[in-house]
Amino acid sequence: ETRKDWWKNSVIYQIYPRSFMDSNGDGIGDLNGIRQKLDYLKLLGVDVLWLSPVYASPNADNGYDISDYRAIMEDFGTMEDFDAFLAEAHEKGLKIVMDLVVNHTSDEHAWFLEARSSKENPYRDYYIWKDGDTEPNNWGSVFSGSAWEKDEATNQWYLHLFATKQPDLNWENEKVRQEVYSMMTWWLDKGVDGFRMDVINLISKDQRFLDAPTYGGLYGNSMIYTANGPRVHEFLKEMNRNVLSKYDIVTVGEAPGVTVEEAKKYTSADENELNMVFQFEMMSIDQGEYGKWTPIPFDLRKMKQNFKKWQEGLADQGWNSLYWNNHDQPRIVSRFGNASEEWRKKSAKMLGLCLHMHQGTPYIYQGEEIGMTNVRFDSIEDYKDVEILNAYKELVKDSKRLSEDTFMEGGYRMSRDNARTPMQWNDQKNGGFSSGQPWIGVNPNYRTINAEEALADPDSVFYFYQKLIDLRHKLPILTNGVYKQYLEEDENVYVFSREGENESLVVLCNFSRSPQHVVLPDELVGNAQLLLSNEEEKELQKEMDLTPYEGIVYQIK
Ligand code: TEU
Ligand code: CA
Repeated sequence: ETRKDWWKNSVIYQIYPRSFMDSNGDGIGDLNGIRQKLDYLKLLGVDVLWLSPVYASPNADNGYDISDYRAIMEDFGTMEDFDAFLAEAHEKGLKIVMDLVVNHTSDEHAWFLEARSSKENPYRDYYIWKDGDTEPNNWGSVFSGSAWEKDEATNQWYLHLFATKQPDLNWENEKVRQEVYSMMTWWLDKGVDGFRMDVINLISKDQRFLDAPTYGGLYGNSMIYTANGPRVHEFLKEMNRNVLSKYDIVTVGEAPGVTVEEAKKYTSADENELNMVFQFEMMSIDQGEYGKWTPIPFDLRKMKQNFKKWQEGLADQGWNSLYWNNHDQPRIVSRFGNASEEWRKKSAKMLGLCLHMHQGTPYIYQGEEIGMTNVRFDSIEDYKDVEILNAYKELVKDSKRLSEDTFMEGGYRMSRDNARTPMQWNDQKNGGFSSGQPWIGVNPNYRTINAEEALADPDSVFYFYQKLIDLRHKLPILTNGVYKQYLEEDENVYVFSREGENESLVVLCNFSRSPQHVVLPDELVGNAQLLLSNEEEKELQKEMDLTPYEGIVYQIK
């Protein structure tokens, strides 16, 4: 008998295999490397490992461009390596979630090679083709330029919301859906424990292919026009009926442009679609005119409003995912904390405590648990990610909309490569990631920021995260407590509670570098026991003086 909804008090750890651990010295992380680190992950206390794609891929978008869904990428090993990895993870009580990328395939997938060969090919309608002398509409690709690519051979355009090497699948085609469901079944029958579904809310396109109100493209609004399309819930209910409902698994949909109202449909148990979604509103509170390339200082009140909206919005129906980081986002301690020598550890702990005290399933991204920071590469040549390379070409080289300096400042702060520098294991060569030449530069601060140092330091971010995960496992109020926010106008301090039948949690987080004095409402003050804090223990009182980046959670019974 399996625990119903076990994923509601699980903690999920995301691994970006390319950058996690290289076992064979080719400078690229691999499955056998992950196996070597299962005991480290067990020690941290996480329950589930989500692997970014490990399927065959030409790596135009580092595996998010799949050329064979039933084969393992050569860089990462063999199917035997995968099976051994899965078996060992299960032996250690770790569940494995795969990354399902079915909004698009690689242009090197057999289906697309067939489809592009002729208009009459039976696979032609697996993808989205349009006639026309010019682009069929004004949609822009997230990775710059138009979302349409002219295929000269058959004189038609095909749609790609992402790179030109990532043609969108045509979900209107019943055959495509059946192919996807059978592939998912194949992986679930191997014993995997669920899926993270890449941009799953983009799969249903309005078949009129109308122009978007404003040009799409890389300024962050390029996916809105296909988000939450006309048949997306129909498709997900069909997927649930055909596949998901047959297994005891966890599913999370990555949903750029999803609103709370839509999220209720995707994640309410009685809708029979998914367990939870990743929302992106929180990830845009520091984005300016040209999206992530022109970052602006974040306003804590906007962050607090977003937490409140989603916590209250999904309280009675649906379920939140809780994340600060992933392979597309910069490192949280550099983004919303303070990565200086003086404040890095303390602000990383405060951020961890803040996130993990909310209602939902917490996600930890590799390196977050040791307070890894953004990297500062000297020039655009050091960057590898198709997103920044294309954006640089469009914004700096071609259109000259942004100066090199302005763009590079945005890149330093927001590039996805910030999350993709190799995991820092120790202070040896390449941070212990590889004995070879890593595929991307290692952050030079690996000498002081690494897992070995963290494991030797009782006061490290690692052991603080270990305690947060332990609380998630032990305290039902963390899973079920009702969220309530206080001092909503305070620009520096975030105060919220989680209310239970006969107990409550009170959370205080100082997001600023200066001490803050707060006066708490009477209802929050009671005889409290301190559960966890990143500072010297102090009593919960009506008036509190919080030190810089202080995070505390009290339990009141
Ligand atoms: O990300 C989709 C997505 O929204 C990202 O493009 C992200 O919002 C953007 O990079 C932020 O600037 C998924 C995957 O997580 C991403 O790695 C892939 O590149 C993308 O889909 C295409 O598969
Ligand atoms: Ca390797």
